[in-house]
Amino acid sequence: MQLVLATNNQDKIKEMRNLLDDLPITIMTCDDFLEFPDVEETGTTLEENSLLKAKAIFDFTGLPALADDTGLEVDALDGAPGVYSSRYAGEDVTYEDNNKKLITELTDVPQEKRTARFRCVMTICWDENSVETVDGVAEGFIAESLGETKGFGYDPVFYHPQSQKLFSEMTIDEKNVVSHRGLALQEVRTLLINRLNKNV
Ligand code: ITT
Repeated sequence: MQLVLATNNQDKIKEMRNLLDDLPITIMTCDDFLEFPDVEETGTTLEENSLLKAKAIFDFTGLPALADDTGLEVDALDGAPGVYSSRYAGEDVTYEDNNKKLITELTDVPQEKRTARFRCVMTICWDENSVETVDGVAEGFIAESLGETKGFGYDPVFYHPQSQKLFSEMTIDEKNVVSHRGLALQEVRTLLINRLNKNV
């Protein structure tokens, strides 16, 4: 079985590979194709965008495609940046720009009200007629300042209380045990294993 990761985000690719590489499938990424599309996220929900990306990459490659759409929902901001997480500080911004804006927006918000969650929706488009969707959620708090700058995206400002660490302070192995993406990927593994067993 071949599976294309329907993303242009190399940080996501590392985390996805980490939980899929041991399966007897060939994982392909944007690096294996010329002119891999950057699918425009025109949806208003994570589900819509995840489906858009999975279908577009299936159409482009003709192979089963796995998409990930992720958003950070901050309660004190009524769920923002949510589905717009990659563009929170504007178009073509860096992870740091987004993090700085978030910290600024939350100035004066006390610790107990800084609750937030990452939500990840993954869609596998198997063929023209068949898609499956799973999701994963990780609950935490937004830190008061930027922490360790490893990790990616909002990892340096997302504190995971059970682990007593920022996501940016975790290894990929550690993050995948508790993160939105890791939890969704566990379900993806089950879908893949079921498929593999059916094809035997
Ligand atoms: P693709 O659409 O090509 O997959 P993207 O970066 O545009 O890549 P999303 O729209 O799903 O992907 O991501 C929204 C943003 O949320 C992303 O750019 C990061 O800033 C952030 N993000 C996603 N997953 C994250 C994670 O595990 N930790 C921290 N930030 C994350």
